[in-house]
Amino acid sequence: MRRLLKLLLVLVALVIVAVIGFGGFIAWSFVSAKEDTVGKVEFDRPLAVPPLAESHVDAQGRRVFDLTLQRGESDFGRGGPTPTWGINGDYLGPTLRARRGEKVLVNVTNELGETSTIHWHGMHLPAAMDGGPHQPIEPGETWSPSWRIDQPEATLWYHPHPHGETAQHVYRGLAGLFYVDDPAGPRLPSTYGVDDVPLIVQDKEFDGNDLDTSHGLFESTGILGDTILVNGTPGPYLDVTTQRVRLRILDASNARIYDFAFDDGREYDVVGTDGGLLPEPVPVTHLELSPGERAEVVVELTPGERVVLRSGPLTSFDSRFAGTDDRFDVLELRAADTLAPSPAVPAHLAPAPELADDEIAGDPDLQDEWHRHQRRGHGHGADRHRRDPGYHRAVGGPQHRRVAAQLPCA
Ligand SMILES: [Cu+2]
Repeated sequence: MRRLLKLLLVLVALVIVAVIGFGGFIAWSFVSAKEDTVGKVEFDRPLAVPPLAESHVDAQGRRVFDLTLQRGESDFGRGGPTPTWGINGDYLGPTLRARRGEKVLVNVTNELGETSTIHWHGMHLPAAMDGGPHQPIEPGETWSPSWRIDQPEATLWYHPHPHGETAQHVYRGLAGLFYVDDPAGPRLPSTYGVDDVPLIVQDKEFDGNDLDTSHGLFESTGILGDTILVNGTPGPYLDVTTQRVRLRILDASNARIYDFAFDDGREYDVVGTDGGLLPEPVPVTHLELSPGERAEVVVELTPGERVVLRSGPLTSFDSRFAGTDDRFDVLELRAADTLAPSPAVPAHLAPAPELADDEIAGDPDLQDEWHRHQRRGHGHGADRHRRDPGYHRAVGGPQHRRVAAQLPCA
């Protein structure tokens, strides 16, 4: 009887130890999951800038682009090549540009060896050209959507959207920018790669040289990584030669929400978001972006200075699953000793969206969007103190319908 009691006590003790151990492991995992690279990034590689896509105008007046989805390998500073996917290259894709009013035709050829799609994120177009999960491009096939560009000047992007595989295909490297230009638009820095520079920001997790596509314990909404790539470059710096530089930032990460700020806390102007240019520039010191979102900002520099673009932690919203406690060094801007003059940022950029408040009130989708933005502090990232609905319409934008954390898509 005593022996049985003893055995029972030992068993109880073992169970208690196991419970404490497991709890401790969970707590340890949670705490150690926090990433912080501030001050630890070397900034020893020049920022890669995606090439502009070549195009020609065909007999029917359509601007024609050719994109090939392919496999390749990339140097992410791992000591050896990382297998990646790319569009017309090893990683990411070229930047497409077309003017408002133009007709475009894009030939998308799939040489991945598995089914994918290409979706034009933010583009106003017919459903048959949208490239969602309903329009698979089988291996070896070419899909050729065509449409007329009919929307304001904006920074859009394209990426695969195959059913259940969107996040993986983007994570491996399939993403690119699509600029809608408007010759009648305001005078902003606009020399591609010089004073108008795209920043495709992604976080990656590695397993040796390979991209680690497995989820961590606290990453139920998608992969969170410990290494930031900008345009596929780890530890990037950008040589700036002009007084002002326009940065078109895309959060092309799977799950991570960023809060961009400079290391000296300087103010910069937000001039555009998902839906295009804002009615007027909005000065900020912080800017939040969640997966799929874009923002255009203009930063002023003084000759010879160096300033670091950083991210996080977020103050307006907290989610372990979106990595909001993490801090990263993202990009170093290196101003030349002499900077070419830039035009001042115009006080008026674009007409305000024509949406009355009662239109928002009467539309459950917009209302939902509006509440979500308020709850999450979205748009407050652009300016946390402004709460007038007109501002949020401009920053949140009616085009920005939905941001799913796992699918970087709206
Ligand atoms: Cu999308």
